[in-house]
Amino acid sequence: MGILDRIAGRVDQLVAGDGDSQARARHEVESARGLVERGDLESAALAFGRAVDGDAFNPDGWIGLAETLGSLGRFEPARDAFRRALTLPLSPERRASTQAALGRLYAKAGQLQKAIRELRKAIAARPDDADSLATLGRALIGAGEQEGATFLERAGRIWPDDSTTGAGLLVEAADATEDHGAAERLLREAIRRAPGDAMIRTGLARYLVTRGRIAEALAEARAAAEACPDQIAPWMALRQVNASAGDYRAALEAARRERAMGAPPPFAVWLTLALGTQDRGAIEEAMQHGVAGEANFSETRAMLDGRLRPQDGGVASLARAAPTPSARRFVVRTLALPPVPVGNLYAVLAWAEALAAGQPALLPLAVPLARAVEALDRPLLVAVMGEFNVGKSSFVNALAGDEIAPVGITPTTATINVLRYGAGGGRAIYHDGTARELGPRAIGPFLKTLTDADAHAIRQVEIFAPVEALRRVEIVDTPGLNSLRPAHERVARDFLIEADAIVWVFAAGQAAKATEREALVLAHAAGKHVLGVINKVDRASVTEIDEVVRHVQLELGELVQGLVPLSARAALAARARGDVEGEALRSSGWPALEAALESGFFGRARELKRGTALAALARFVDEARAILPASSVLIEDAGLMTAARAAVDMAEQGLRSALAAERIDLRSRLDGAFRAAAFEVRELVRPRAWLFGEHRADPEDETFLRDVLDDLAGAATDKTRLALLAVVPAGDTFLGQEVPDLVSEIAVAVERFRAYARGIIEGAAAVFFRVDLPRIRLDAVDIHHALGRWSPDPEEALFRPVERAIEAFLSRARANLDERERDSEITTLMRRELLVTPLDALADAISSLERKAGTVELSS
Ligand SMILES: Nc1nc2c(ncn2[C@@H]2O[C@H](COP(=O)(O)OP(=O)(O)OP(=O)(O)O)[C@@H](O)[C@H]2O)c(=O)[nH]1
Ligand SMILES: [Mg+2]
Repeated sequence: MGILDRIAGRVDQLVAGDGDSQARARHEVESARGLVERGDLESAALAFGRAVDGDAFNPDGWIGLAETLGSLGRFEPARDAFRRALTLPLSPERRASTQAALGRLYAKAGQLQKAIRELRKAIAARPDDADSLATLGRALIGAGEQEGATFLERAGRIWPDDSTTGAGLLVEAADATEDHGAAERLLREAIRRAPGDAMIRTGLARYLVTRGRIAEALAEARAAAEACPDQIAPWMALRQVNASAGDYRAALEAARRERAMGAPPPFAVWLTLALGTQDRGAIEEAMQHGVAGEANFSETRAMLDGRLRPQDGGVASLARAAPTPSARRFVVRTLALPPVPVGNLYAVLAWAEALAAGQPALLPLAVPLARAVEALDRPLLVAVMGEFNVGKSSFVNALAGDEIAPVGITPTTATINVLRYGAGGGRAIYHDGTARELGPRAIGPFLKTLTDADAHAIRQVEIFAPVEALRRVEIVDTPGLNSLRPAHERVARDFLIEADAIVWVFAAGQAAKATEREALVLAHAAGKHVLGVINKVDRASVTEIDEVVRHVQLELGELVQGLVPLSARAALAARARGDVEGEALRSSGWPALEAALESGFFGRARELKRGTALAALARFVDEARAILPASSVLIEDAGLMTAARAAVDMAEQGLRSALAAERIDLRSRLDGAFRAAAFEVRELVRPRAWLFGEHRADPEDETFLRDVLDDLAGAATDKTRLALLAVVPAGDTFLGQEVPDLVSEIAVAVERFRAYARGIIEGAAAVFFRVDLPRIRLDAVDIHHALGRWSPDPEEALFRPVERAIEAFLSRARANLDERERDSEITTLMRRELLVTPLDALADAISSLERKAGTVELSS
């Protein structure tokens, strides 16, 4: 409202001619105030409106109208009414309070910059207006200005010492300030002013937690809870502070108080606290605060019911919810087996089998363990082994006293034939699990006519014979080794490990060959007891026999428990005749062999079977450890983490230093741009100096200046964009963060600043030619000075948003790393608790069983 309008208004009034309308207006104002008091704002607004219609120079009318409209939420008319009031002559006091009211109105409408401007004016006139100070403080904070905290503090101090409003303002100031010392001082002063206010004390407690001063925080939170036990805030704070202090029981206690007040914390919080206590009861209690389908709900149920398995993701997910390393270990350990049962071989085998079955990686190893458990209850298993055609089948037949196993010159035995006690007949068991029953007459022809393909499909053939010896021992006739039939060889070799003991058959003429040595070394390594039988001695003289025995003893003595010369053919013939102690049997070597078998094998059956089972366990430990990812993988993991952290630090350093440099460089480039523009302007206007002296400039002059400045500012800003983009991490993603997102945030900020600068330049060009130039000397310095004040500040539009984007980007990257690190901690924990530690315990149990070997009876 200019002076002319005012004069026009005055003229209108004079034309209307009367002080009557002024009096009427005063009257309307009075009645409007009455209506406001009665709460009838609509009518009050109408009455104020009539007042200003009657007398446009009545400040009470305008101010009353503005306030009433403001209360009614009609922002724009209220603002216009305030503005009208401010055009009128007002006392400094009145003017300030009106500016304050307008400022508050702007603040309420979210127009923070305008609010800040009005409130600053109001405060300049009335520095002790607590209300305006507070509103200005909040507006500044809303606009991201730290300075707001100072105004809030000033407002707080204006209130009397014992006022809770004043204390509240100090708390607000403490929340807003980034100066930690100041925050604490403000909070403590607020507590002094309002000692009974639980919110303030809890505010201090929370603040102290963020500073890592847990003990003090705890004391504050406790004091708050004690002072105001029926408010919920202190209990919440007490829960949070206790959780930060690692006292999860106390935190749960506080949570229970919150529940009692009708606002229990959510399930995720209960669960974390409960896991922190490592107490199943507390975890059950947490379950009451969750619902099916909620994160970790079913996993927790499964854990409590012992249904959690290492292979499902539930363990890792629960471990992630657990607040401490030891709580995470607690979660993982709910999956662990009970301690290894010490001293009981059956129990240890079953335990190892359960361990293997519970871990997907170890599952294949469960099968041999299951077989070992089953084998422990069977009679001693003696495998008859040797090169092909040495007389293994003949030996087996001699033992059975009957020609059961097929005997022949070519490689004859194609399957694993197990001789067991029984009425007769047999059974072929195939690899696919099926079996074929064979009658007493069928078994011989079946074995003799077996094709290679048939033999291949068979896992073993059981032959039942009513031989007393087979009650205590099962004899396995194996295909000959070194027979040039690899399939035969493979199945036979398995028995080097599966058998409890081995009878190794040599042929008298060709004993102790290199291939025999090789196989015997394997058997020895597997811990097998081996009895050497030198067969076919009927073909040799007594001295030759002695020589062969000496030779084999010399060559392979350390690999066999004994060497017995035998004629399997003669022994079978004698035993088939029913000869039990005749000369023929004695000279076949059979009685000596029987004695050796009795003392070496049959009499030590339990010890040998135990040895086989222990060997199976030891093999399981070795194989399981081999399957486990090597520990070097973990070290490499840790190395990668360190490298990733260093990469984030480096990226941060690069981004921050580029930003700091650009904060200076862009300003100086813009300054240079305005200097250059000033020079151009001088060149442009000097020839026409007189024109400007007369306040006239071409529109083209403005366009020219605008274009020059715009080009220069554009080029200056472009450099900033390039400088910032140059330090953005390479690649599409950086630790899980989309790099293009950061790039586009930078580009957007640059564009925003360009638009802002363009607006300013437009204004600058207009004002410069119309207002500044006519008043200044045509000198580059003065022109630059006049133009320079228009130089746009890149801080708000460009640097602040870019800084925020960079900080958010880096903090997300660090959060991602933290998460990865915790996940790798959990993986390591699971591996250690569920595999490495149990395997170590198992290895200990095995060696203690081995130490007790022979002194501890099998528990069956
Ligand atoms: N002279 C003599 N010949 C024997 C004796 N024992 C076995 N033989 C013969 O040696 C040959 C091979 O006998 P098997 O019992 O089939 O030998 P094997 O070791 O089972 O042979 P493969 O099953 O092919 O590995 C047959 O001709 C037997 O008659 C023995 O004590 N003295
Ligand atoms: Mg054979």
